[in-house]
This record gives sequence, structure tokens and C-alpha cells, in this order.
Amino acid sequence: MAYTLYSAWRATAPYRVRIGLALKGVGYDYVALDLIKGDQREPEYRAVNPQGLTPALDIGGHVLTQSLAILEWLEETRPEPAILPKAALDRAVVRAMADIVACDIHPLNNTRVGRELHKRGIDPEGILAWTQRWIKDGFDTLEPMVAKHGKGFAFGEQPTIADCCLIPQIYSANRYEVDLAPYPAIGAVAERAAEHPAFQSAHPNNQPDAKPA
Ligand SMILES: N[C@@H](CCC(=O)N[C@@H](CS)C(=O)NCC(=O)O)C(=O)O
Repeated sequence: MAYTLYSAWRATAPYRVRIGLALKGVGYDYVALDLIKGDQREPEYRAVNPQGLTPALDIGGHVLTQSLAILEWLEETRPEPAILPKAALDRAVVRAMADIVACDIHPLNNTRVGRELHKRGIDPEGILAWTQRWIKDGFDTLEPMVAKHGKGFAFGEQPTIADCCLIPQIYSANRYEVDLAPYPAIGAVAERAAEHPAFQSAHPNNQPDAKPA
């Protein structure tokens, strides 16, 4: 059964799912949405995902949405290689790390939030400062967690759902010129992931819709 991922090259939520799919060795067809042009709001895509957000993963007869739900589904349907640790306590820590990115940082910095701030008269510098503020806020919390639990990846020696969320958020932090010097543990995870084939294949620059810098 061919899967289809509705994605956008540098959007972080589909990037999370691309990493998860690559870690699990699951292939898929790629449908690119141009989020600036507004493809996600067109009726054609709303028929796939009524929320008008990426990602959506069509698994043949069902469309899965919400990156964390998709990552959990991947783990449940393909337990190996595991992207959650075995112990319940450890899983809770990994999920907390993922939630800091997916629930606390990203929703404040999404494309539609930037669009709304712009509509309300906030200038580009103001929007950039807003974006940076919430990334820094989340990274301030994540840094000691990663320093405590990470051993190469955010939690332990193997990639987990925490890395699926953290690596795209680091990409976004670089895009929005956040100084990462205060976050050496997070920086070390980025370096480790850059060497890993799953993270390499999922990287925005390696997507069919990637645009030159
Ligand atoms: N909570 C959702 C967030 C999905 C989301 O916000 N996706 C962004 C891309 S990273 C999007 O499609 N934005 C389009 C828009 O804001 O109009 C998830 O984790 O899947």
C-alpha cells in the first residue's frame, strides 16, 4: 500500500513526520504544498485534511493528521526500531520534550500566527522578535532536560520522538536567527542527527519542493 505524505519542505510539523517515517524505513509519495501561496487552504487539500494544516498522511483509505499522532501511530504499528524508550517514566520524559516543541513553541510561531500578526499591523521585525522569544523560551526548558537525559540524541543514544520534534525546531531556530550558543546540549543533538541518514533524508533541503537558499 503506497502512502502519501502532504508536506512542505521547511515546515516543521511535516518535517517531524518525515524523520519518523525515515527512522522506521517507511516509503511514501510526496505531495508538496506551498504554504505561502495558501495551498493548504484550498478546497482540494481541505478535502484531505479539513484543518488545512500539514502534515497529512494518507495510508490508503485513511488520512492521518497531527504530527505527534502520526509518530505515535508509526510506533504502535512498527515497534522496531523503537522511537520511544521502554520504561513508562522514560516515555513520559520523551513525550514531555516533544510536547514542549509541538505544543508550547510551534503553535505560537506557525505560519498562520505570523499571518495574523502581520494583519494586525506588527512589522516584520516585531514578528521575528516574537518568533525568537518563544523558541528561546522552549529551548531554555529543553536544554537542561537534554543535558540530563541525552547521550547523543535528546534522550539516550537512539533517536526518539523527542528528536523528531527537536531537530525541525532547531532548523527553524536557525532560520529565524536564534543564537544557539546558550544551548550546547541541544546543539550537540543537532550535530549527531546531521550524521544520521534518516535525519539527512528528511532535511528540508532534500525535499522535492526545496527552494534554493
Ligand atoms: N499540531 C499540528 C500543527 C500543524 C501545523 O501547524 N502545520 C503547519 C506547518 S509546520 C501548517 O500547515 N501551517 C499552515 C498555516 O499556518 O497556514 C501538527 O503537529 O501536525
